[in-house]
This record gives sequence, structure tokens and C-alpha cells, in this order.
Amino acid sequence: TTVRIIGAPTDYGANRRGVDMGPSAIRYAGLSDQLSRAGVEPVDGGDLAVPRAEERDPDHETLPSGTAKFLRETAEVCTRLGDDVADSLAAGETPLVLGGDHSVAIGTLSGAAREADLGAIWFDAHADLNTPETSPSGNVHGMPLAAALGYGPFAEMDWAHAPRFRAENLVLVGLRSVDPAERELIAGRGISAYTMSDIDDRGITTVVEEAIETATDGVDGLHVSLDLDWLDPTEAPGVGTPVRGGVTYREAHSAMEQVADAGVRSMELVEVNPTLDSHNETAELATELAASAFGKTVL
Ligand code: DIR
Ligand code: MN
Ligand code: MN
Ligand code: MN
Repeated sequence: TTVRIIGAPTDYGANRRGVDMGPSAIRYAGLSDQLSRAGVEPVDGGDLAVPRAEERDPDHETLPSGTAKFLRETAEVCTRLGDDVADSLAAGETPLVLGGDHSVAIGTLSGAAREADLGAIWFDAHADLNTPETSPSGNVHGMPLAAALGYGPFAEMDWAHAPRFRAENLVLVGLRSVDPAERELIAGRGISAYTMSDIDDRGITTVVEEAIETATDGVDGLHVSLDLDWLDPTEAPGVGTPVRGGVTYREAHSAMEQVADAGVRSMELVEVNPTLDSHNETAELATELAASAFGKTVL
């Protein structure tokens, strides 16, 4: 298996906080070596060119019905990212996207669902289902799933809506910070969701087993989106929106080992912010978890 590393160094979706340095930090932490140890062949395609946020106006994309900061820039980057992801898959590779903030997932999902029906597991403290109308922040990193599923004004945006990715094959795992409108969408659109309480009650193995079953039911491939704020902030301090009470180091590896067994079509590592990190440990964790997701085992 060839894994193509695609850097998407954006911070448009997360209020200019240093998450654009994520791809550098993750590479510096030894991603390629870790992937080799997992038995896959890493190929680094470099970073997408991303214009600096200071040169742009965050508020020009105030829609009639709400706010989505830097939406035009996000569309521009995600369109190119979607093409790169689709090209990589067409070449028989497995794309691994390095964020950047979680808005890059709009590009990954649109590229990965272009020639295939796609399921996804979303490992995140947050539901990322806000629309410009419901977002409390206007930050697009809280909206990528609403965008890909075509909710609210995203229905009209071809660059965002990925018709071959459907709510029935989306599973959220590890939730502990959900906005009211997101809660309504989860209940109303048939999205499967497991909170931290579900993991407490049933254990990570059972939860991820069910998640894989649901996400892969009737589709051609599985996308794994790993927002590092999924982990407890004691393990992953270098993220922009930490929420206490996340999964442990061992639970995270266990989940990635399970997705490795299921087979990963595409993956992304997002929200690593080295300016908030301590000695790059969140980026190191991201590389280790990617290795587990691509099949690294102890023996
Ligand atoms: C919040 C935070 N739900 C928002 N979302 C984050 O702004 O929409 N997602 N941090 O990762
Ligand atoms: Mn997220
Ligand atoms: Mn998050
Ligand atoms: Mn749809």
C-alpha cells in the first residue's frame, strides 16, 4: 500500500491560531518513519499552497443567513484538495491529509466520495455539524460534516456537498461538546453518534466495532477523520479547542487498530496546533495513531 501524504496548512476555519503549522509539526514528529514501520510505503506530496489569512478578509462571506468566516478561501483550498485526493485514489494510493483545521475535511470528503460511495467515522469531541445559520462561532471547522452532507446553504455549493457520502454511513465517536442545532441534526437525519458516556458504558472496542459496521454498510470505502481534540487534553494539549474528558492514549490506539483491520480508504489528521503544544507531543501522538490506523502492530 502506498500512502500519499497531502499537507493542507489552513487556519481559515479556526480563527488564525497556529493550526496551519500542523503539517510541519506532524512531519517533524516522524510521520514517514512511523508509516514505514506500519508496513506501508509513504510518499510525501508536499503542502497545498494556502494564502495567509492576514491577506484576506474573514468577513466577506457573510451569507444572507449567517456567517462562515473565510468561506471563499476554504472553498478554494478544498476544491484543490478534493482534486488531489481523487487523483491519489485513482492512482491506487491511500491519501492521508494533514491539517490544518477541520474545514479541510470538506475537500477530503468531496475527493474521496467522487468515484465511490463513502462511509466515515469521525473521531472528535465535537459534532462538526453546524451550518452558517446555526454556528455559534462562524468558524468553518465546526461545519465540515454539514457541508459534505449538503445541509442548509451548503446544499447549493457543489464544491462542498458530496452526494455519495450519506448520513446513514456517518458515525460520530467520542462526543462531549455538541451545540443544540447539531443535536437536532443527529436525531433528525439518522446520524449515528457515540458520546464519551457510551464509551464509558460499553467500552471502546464495542463502540468502534459498531461504528465500523454502520459506516461501511453498503459503501465502497471508509474515511477516517481524526481530530486530535478527540483525545483527552492531558494526552493531546496542542489543539485549539480542548475539551476535558476525552479518550485515553490506549483507547485511541485500540480504535485505530480496529480501523486498520477494517481497511482505510482515506484518512486525515487535523487540528494539531504546535503553538499550544508541549514539545510537539500532540504531533507525535498523531503520527503514532496514523501508524496504528495503517496496520502497525507490536509483534
Ligand atoms: C463549535 C466548536 N461547535 C463551533 N467546534 C469545534 O464553533 O461550531 N470543532 N471546535 O472541532
Ligand atoms: Mn473537528
Ligand atoms: Mn473537535
Ligand atoms: Mn447528500
